[in-house]
Amino acid sequence: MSGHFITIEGSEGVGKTTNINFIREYLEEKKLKVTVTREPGGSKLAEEVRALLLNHRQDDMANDAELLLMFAARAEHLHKVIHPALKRGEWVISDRFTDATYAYQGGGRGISMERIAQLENWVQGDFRPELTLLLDAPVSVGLKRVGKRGELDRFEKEKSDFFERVRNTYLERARILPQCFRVIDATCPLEEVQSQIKTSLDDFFK
Ligand code: T5A
Repeated sequence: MSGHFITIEGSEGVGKTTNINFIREYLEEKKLKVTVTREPGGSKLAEEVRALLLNHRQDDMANDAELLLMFAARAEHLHKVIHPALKRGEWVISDRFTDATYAYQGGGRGISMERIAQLENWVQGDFRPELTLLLDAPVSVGLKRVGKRGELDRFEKEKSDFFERVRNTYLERARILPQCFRVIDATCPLEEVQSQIKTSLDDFFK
C-alpha cells in the first residue's frame, strides 16, 4: 500500500472532530489526496452498526456484543474504505480506530486486553496506524464541552470513572507505544492545539 494511515484519538469532547478538519486542510495544502473517515462507521454498513452501538436505548448491550460489533464495523470499514484509499495512494485520517477499543472496551468495560489483541490480529493482520494523535484532557474538561450538545449517546451517558479508565488506558498505550503516539495537550486554546498537531505532522514528514 502506498498511502498513509493516521488516527486521532481521545476521550469524549477533547476536540477530535474539530481538529480533523484542520489536519485535512494542512495535508491538502501540501497537495496530498486525503480521505477523512471515522469509527465506528465510515462505510454504509459500518454506519448502520454505529447507529446500533450509540443508540441510547440499547443500554443493556452485553460487553462482548459491543466489542464484536466494533470489530465487525471495523472489518467492513477496512475492506470498503481504508484499504482501497491507501491503495490509491491517499492519506487516510480516521477519527478513532482500534486504540479506542482498547480504551473503551478494555479500560472502560474491563474486557481483557489479550482478547482485544486477538480480534485486532484477526481483523487487521499486522495493519496498524503509522501515527496516532492522542488529544488528552482531564475528563471534566471533555464532558463539559460535550454536555452543551443536548441528548447524550450510549457512551456519553457513562459515569466519570468510566472515562477516567478510558483516559488512563489511552495514556498507557501512548507510554508503551511511543513510536506511534503523539500526545497533544487538548486543554489549550484551539490555535495552540493545532500548533502541536502541526509539529507532530511535520515530525512525521521528516
Ligand atoms: N467507541 C468508538 C468505542 O467504545 N470503541 C471503539 O472502538 C470506537 C471506535 C463514538 C463513540 O464510540 C466509542 C467512543 C465514543 O463514545 P464519537 O462521536 O466518535 O463517538 O466520539 P465522541 O468522543 O463522542 O466525539 P465528540 O464529538 O464527543 O468529541 P470530539 O470529536 O473529540 O470533540 P469535538 O471536536 O466535537 O469538540 C467538542 C466541543 O468542544 C469544542 C468544540 O467546538 C465542540 O463544541 N472544542 C474546544 N473548546 C475549547 N478549546 C478547545 N481546544 C476545543 N476543542 C474543541
